[in-house]
Amino acid sequence: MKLGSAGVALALLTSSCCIALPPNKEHKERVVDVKLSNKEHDLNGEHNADYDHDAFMGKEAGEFEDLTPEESRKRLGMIVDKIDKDHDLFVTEQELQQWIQYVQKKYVLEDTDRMWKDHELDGGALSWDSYRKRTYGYEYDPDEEQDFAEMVKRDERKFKQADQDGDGKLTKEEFAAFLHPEEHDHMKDIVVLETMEDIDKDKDGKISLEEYIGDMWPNKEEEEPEWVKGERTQFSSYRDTNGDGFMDHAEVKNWIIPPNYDHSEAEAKHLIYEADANKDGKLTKQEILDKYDVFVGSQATDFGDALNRHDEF
Ligand SMILES: [Ca+2]
Ligand SMILES: [Ca+2]
Ligand SMILES: [Ca+2]
Ligand SMILES: [Ca+2]
Repeated sequence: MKLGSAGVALALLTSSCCIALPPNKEHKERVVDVKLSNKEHDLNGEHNADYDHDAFMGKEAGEFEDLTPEESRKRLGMIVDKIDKDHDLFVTEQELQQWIQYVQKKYVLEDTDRMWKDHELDGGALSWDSYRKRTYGYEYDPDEEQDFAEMVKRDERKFKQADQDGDGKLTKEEFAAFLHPEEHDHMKDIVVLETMEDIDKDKDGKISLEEYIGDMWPNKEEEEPEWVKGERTQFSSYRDTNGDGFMDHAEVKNWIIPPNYDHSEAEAKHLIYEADANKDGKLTKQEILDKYDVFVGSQATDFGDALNRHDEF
């Protein structure tokens, strides 16, 4: 499965855990896992640690890089105390899942806040004109052919979809749906549509096998690696469910926004799998600290501005 800001889905279940994202290296981040991270989870079969770090810490993940090993362990330990809501000294899958959801929610709120402040409002709401000018420039003329005309059109379509009361302006709540459409049911079809438009090179409104593969693995000169062959099988076995040789809207939706799939649950299971040394299904603080690199960063830390850090948790 792939993850990304623009489109992605679950794909292979590996023995290592419940989630394995399809290897999507060298292609723009596609869809759905804005939820947890913009990083793709697996890169050509290599686990992408940054993905777990983002899911676990949000945008604070990077701050650990600047701490000394002692400081970062201490801070991680304090976070573990917070995650262990019932203070029984074990972090359960449920506690971990709730933490991941909290981190994600916090990220969305802060991101929306920051972007909201960056725009000029009209009567407390954001008009399309105001958004367009701030984002694409005050000189932009919608009637003139321009490089990013397609992007503007897409944004406008998404803006209208987010404008639930249809008054032509977005409230802050509506703006959150515009910025993070994958979080909102009424925006999901737009996410699917944008993904399809990206992949559907011949613009016939459906995704062929070659378009599907070409999106994940554009370098045609090289010999096709194993994971690409695996994706071909995925396409016919799981993606193209009605067997007509193409993915339509419903099939793409099923791929990038699988029903009954919860990213926070999958990530919690994955983190427990990675760190549960004695296999009792829950984590102690020691097990988490022993797998420091899985949760927040590599052991090799940069002493940079460590002295200026404060514990915020
Ligand atoms: Ca607990
Ligand atoms: Ca509105
Ligand atoms: Ca096509
Ligand atoms: Ca089909």
